[in-house]
Amino acid sequence: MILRQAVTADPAFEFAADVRAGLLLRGQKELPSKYLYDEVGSALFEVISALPEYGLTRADERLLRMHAAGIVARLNSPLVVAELGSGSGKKTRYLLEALDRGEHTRYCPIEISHAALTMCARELGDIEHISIVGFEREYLDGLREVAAHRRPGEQLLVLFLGSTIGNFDRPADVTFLRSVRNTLQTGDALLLGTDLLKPIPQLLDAYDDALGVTAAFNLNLLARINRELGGNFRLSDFEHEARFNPKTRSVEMHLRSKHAQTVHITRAGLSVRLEEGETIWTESSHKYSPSELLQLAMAAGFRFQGQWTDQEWPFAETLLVAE
Ligand code: AVI
Repeated sequence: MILRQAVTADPAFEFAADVRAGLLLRGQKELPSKYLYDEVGSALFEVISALPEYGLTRADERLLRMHAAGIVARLNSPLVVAELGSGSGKKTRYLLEALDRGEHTRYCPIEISHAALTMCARELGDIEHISIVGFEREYLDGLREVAAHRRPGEQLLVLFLGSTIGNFDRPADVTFLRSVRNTLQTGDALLLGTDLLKPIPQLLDAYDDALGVTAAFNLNLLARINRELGGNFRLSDFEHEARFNPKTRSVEMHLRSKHAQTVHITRAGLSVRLEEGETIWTESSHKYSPSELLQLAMAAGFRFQGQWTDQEWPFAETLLVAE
């Protein structure tokens, strides 16, 4: 794999600033969900993906396995593929293998995690007609760079799988997709994986599993603040909570303070008071209806090209074309 790394601002400084801003909010305290994914958090997310209660990743993978040929048949060639947040790249294999159309295809995973890029190169490096160029970047920065290096006549396919779009608040999801659209040329494609609405008890189980892996994934955010920013959170003083917000049609993860307490975070220069029962909101996972997805796509400047849905775990892969 060829790797393009970015010169970034001090990540610990940015982390400290975001933690400070989120915990000093007057009303609902919050921490950005992107910080759930350090090495421990990413490993826990891999385990979540295998849990019986969390069908999302399996549905995504099943759809790609079953429909890769049908999806690829709707794309032009030559093609360059950019994936926003490739993770290990496991499920992308089905699409890349289906792209064996007698020519070489560049696959550009875009990830802020160096470990994920390495894993992805290891997982997909054996596919003969594919060359991998990894971008250690934020999504839009990486995509702009892929777009800037495209060759004349190449169609760009962007993969945004796993319902990561669901972790954006509405309407930040449209804003983000519009930024993706504005990086593309007319006729380029986006394959968007989204989790669909399903019965609330099923959703709550998916985000509060019996083994407590999702609870550990959530609590690890406090552990990470302790490790990286000199915090003194006692994990046993907090409990994981998953709740469905009907207004936003999302499952929210919170960390609930079991009693009144004050926490100090040295490298964020912060002391924060939490009341008994007060929560820190750490993530929202929005769930969509198929018609809402189309509105979202149109509002962002795409037109509908095809959709594949899973019956076992309602989930959709939607192929969109930039207008
Ligand atoms: C990565 N993302 C789509 C997952 C989700 O379902 O929102 C993260 C996750 N959070 C708790 N469980 C899984």
